[in-house]
Amino acid sequence: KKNKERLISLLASSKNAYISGENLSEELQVTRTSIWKYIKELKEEGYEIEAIRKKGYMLKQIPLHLSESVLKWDLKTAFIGQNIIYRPVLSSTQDMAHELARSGCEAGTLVIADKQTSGRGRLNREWESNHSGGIWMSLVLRPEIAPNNAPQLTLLSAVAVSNAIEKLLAIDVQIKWPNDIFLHNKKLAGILTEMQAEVDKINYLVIGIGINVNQQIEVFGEELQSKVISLKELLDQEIDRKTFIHCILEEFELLYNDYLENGFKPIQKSWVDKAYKIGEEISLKTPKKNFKAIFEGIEHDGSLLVENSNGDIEKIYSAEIDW
Ligand code: BTX
Repeated sequence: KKNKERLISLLASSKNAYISGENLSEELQVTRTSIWKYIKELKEEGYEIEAIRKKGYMLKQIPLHLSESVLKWDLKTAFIGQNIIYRPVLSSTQDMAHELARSGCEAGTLVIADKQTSGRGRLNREWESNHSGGIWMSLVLRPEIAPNNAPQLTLLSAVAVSNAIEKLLAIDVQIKWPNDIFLHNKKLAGILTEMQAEVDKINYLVIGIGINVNQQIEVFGEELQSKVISLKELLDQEIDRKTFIHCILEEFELLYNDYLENGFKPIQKSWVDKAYKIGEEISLKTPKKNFKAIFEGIEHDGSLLVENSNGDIEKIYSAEIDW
């Protein structure tokens, strides 16, 4: 498997030029017959490789569908996503990520699926993802931070996804507290953080990211259709998911390293800059009361800051909000 990945890198590194079978077999230290076998397998996986006698091989096109080798190819991170597990169908990428994390997988491990038969949101809500075209992935992290700071990583993830969308597609999105990505008042993506921790130590975190990318709105249940949006729906074109995923992972790694080094402040600022309805009035429903307040920002621990009608600032950890 490693050989095949190296073969792809070699082919990819000589853009628009042929590499001879002889060179390839020397570089990889395998026989010409093995090279020929790998090439055949790659073609079956959807790589378009031109082979010309006496000249050699040239990579024309990498497949649009995802696979581990496609996802690994050209990923410019140090550890985020360097260990990738891809499956066409999973119950939920969260479940597999938890399993891997429990058995000691390295930090940065990414599980990704084309479809999920029981994708989930927070509080066991359903996440509709039993169709292809979206990005459904879960990232395992092992940060040395206090468990009560874990919500900061949900916010960091939302900033990473938003930044990637802005960089790649030049679209401005908004982040709806705490974990939704909104576009034209509709839900484009959701983030779910789950953790396994002791009182003062996080064993591991699994950050689930679900993004509507190439779906038509018709794939969603009727009730959701007016509330969700996909990038394809907006741009009227297919997005290359591999490039998009790489952009997210690279953005994530930058922010995560910054966070571990410099703390939450820089993330907090970026988050607030993108916050949905900041400075506007929202309606809140907490176990104690229902009230209207101005959305002012977020606290260091990820909680919501609002100014109530008496002019007092209140800190909200969880509430039903009518945006
Ligand atoms: P949430 O609880 O904030 O949002 C769930 C709500 O979002 C649902 O009740 C529904 O109203 C709406 N919804 C369901 N499916 C979609 C969809 N495809 N697009 C937009 N809105 C939808 C948000 O939870 C966190 C979601 C995380 C999903 C990822 S995907 C990879 C990983 N695996 C997994 O099972 N979950 C995570």
